[in-house]
Amino acid sequence: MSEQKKLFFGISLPEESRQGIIQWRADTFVAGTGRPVAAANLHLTLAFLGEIGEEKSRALQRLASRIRQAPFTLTLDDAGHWPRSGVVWLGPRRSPRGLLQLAELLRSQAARSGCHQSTMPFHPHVTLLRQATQPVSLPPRNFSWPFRVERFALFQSIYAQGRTRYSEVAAWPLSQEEK
Ligand code: 2AM
Repeated sequence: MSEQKKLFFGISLPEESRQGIIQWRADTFVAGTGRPVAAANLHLTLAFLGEIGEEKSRALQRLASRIRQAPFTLTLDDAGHWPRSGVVWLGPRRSPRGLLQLAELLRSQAARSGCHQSTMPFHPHVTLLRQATQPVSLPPRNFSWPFRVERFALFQSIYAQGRTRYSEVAAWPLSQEEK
């Protein structure tokens, strides 16, 4: 059996948004609220695949490469706390249709390939803090990070020396033009 890798499809944030968000996070949440996610790791997961082998990964990449969808604007203007998972997140108050369509397609392709998908509805989010298991006082909703989503990617989650980092395996443009 080939080596298994922990993979997921997702969207990375532009550098400018990441820098703005980490500054805002530092100004907004008291120290000790949780473990801040590194700026380079800020991303939005579209479909989590779990630990899979090379063959399945290649099959899912082939399917992903056939997706034809237009770019869309994603605005992160909502925040929340999930105490059970200890996650403080940013997300859109209104999800663009393109985001929901893309996630739905990738999740159903993953499920058909045997990657278990959560039965919970897709809740687009960017995890900001982890291990926040105590009550968190959430900021007023007076913030907004809009950015254009013009590509999505397959990422590998790599855990080494006590740190997780996400390495881009492959990426595809969002474009309605025929190729
Ligand atoms: P999280 O940020 O809410 O923890 C890489 O681990 C990415 O995949 C993270 O964005 C993580 O979401 C998500 N993820 C991890 N395990 C998952 C699971 N079982 N179902 C859905 N998403 C998961």
